[in-house]
Amino acid sequence: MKNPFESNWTNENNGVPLHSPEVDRLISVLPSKRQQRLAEKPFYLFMHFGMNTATGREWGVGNEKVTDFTIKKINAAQWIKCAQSSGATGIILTCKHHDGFCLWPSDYTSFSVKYSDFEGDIVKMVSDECRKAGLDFGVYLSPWDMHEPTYGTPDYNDYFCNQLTELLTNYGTISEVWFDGAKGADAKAFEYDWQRYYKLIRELQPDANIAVCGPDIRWVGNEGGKTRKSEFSVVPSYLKMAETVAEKSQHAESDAGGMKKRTSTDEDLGSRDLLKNCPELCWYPAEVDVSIRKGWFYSKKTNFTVKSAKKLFNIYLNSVGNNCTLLLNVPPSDKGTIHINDAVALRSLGNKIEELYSKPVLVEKFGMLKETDGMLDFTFDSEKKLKYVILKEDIRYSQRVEAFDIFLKKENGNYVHVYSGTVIGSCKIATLKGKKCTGARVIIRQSRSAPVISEIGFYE
Ligand code: FUL
Repeated sequence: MKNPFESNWTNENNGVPLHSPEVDRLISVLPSKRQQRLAEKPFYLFMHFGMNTATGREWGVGNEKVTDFTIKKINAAQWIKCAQSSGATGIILTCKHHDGFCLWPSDYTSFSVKYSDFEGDIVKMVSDECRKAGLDFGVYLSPWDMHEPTYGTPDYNDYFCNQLTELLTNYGTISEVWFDGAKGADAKAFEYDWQRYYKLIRELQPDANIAVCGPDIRWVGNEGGKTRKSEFSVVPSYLKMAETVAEKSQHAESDAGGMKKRTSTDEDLGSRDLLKNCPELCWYPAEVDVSIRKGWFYSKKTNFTVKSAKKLFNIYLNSVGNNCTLLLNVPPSDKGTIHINDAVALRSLGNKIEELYSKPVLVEKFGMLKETDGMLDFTFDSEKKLKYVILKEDIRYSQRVEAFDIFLKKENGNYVHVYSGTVIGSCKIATLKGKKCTGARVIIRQSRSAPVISEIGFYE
């Protein structure tokens, strides 16, 4: 039988080149500073709140009036408390959804909270509470606007930029701007001036990441919390265009409300085979957007569809633990608070995340591995029941690891193979379900040049 430890990146590298001009090209693709920061805070909440919360819809219909926004108060502090209890580090608020209703008193429309019975600026209330609690604050501004009369004319680009300017200047630091490509099938044909929007964001909030219809964060391709086996961050540059092209975007409300699985992109986005035919590459990490309950907006009818903490934790492991960020949607209700069912699920999720990191057996820091580091051996001080192995690459050196294996050392000195993985990236969590061992061996089988590992940790 073949020795399982014989082949690793230092000798065989799974038969693919360890060094070559092509490998150099791949590892020259690096994250920007803002993308590095994103990877350090990979879990944050989406909050869908607005006209639809009052009317009980998923998408507006275009003829809503300000008086339909019957919500009179919100408890933003409770929203933030719930977010904190889940371990999330930020919130992205739907400042304007497709119906066009603005949660802040925009100077450019009368279709906003200012003209409703609500007293105050919801964007300010939420961003102020975020700031107080040390959470990041991001904005969702729907490009598609069913209400605004200029929509469909070039003037709409001015309107949109004016609104962006308000949001990016009056509410402190903005961590992320979320651009949605969804557009109703009967919406007027219109080309958004994306480049102008991006330029404005870079000027006003240079640290903000622009997501989905934007250059910094890639939509994972579905709204069901699923990720690929290999979630690459180095991908073909043309993917940045994918969501801005109308055909790829959502055209019907049912696509969102029913959480229909959509795959706007293929399973393989970053293998060597695929990339070798792509002249331009970029760093474009995936974000998993998924709702805690059925639908994106609150409805009484969906109170019993709130996902269990176990399910949410699995989503966390498969997103944050699979080189993605997690944007978990928690929609506040028409009472202006987060419903108890969601609040309870968030707290239990937070407990599970805390537990995950609470019993480290051994956490070792590395750096660029040497040719003598084909096998990484770890010895524990006694027999342990391992639940997780968490591996992290130093993404300042791009993403290099393409395949690895984990073996556990049994008390009798034998090794058993327990895990095979592909991409590591900013974070890979391998789940081991309490396997007994006295040590471990990690073998990197395949890499793009020498792996640069920042950390490997073992947790009980
Ligand atoms: C979709 C929208 O149509 C949904 O209403 C929701 O905002 C989701 C996050 O994106 O494209």
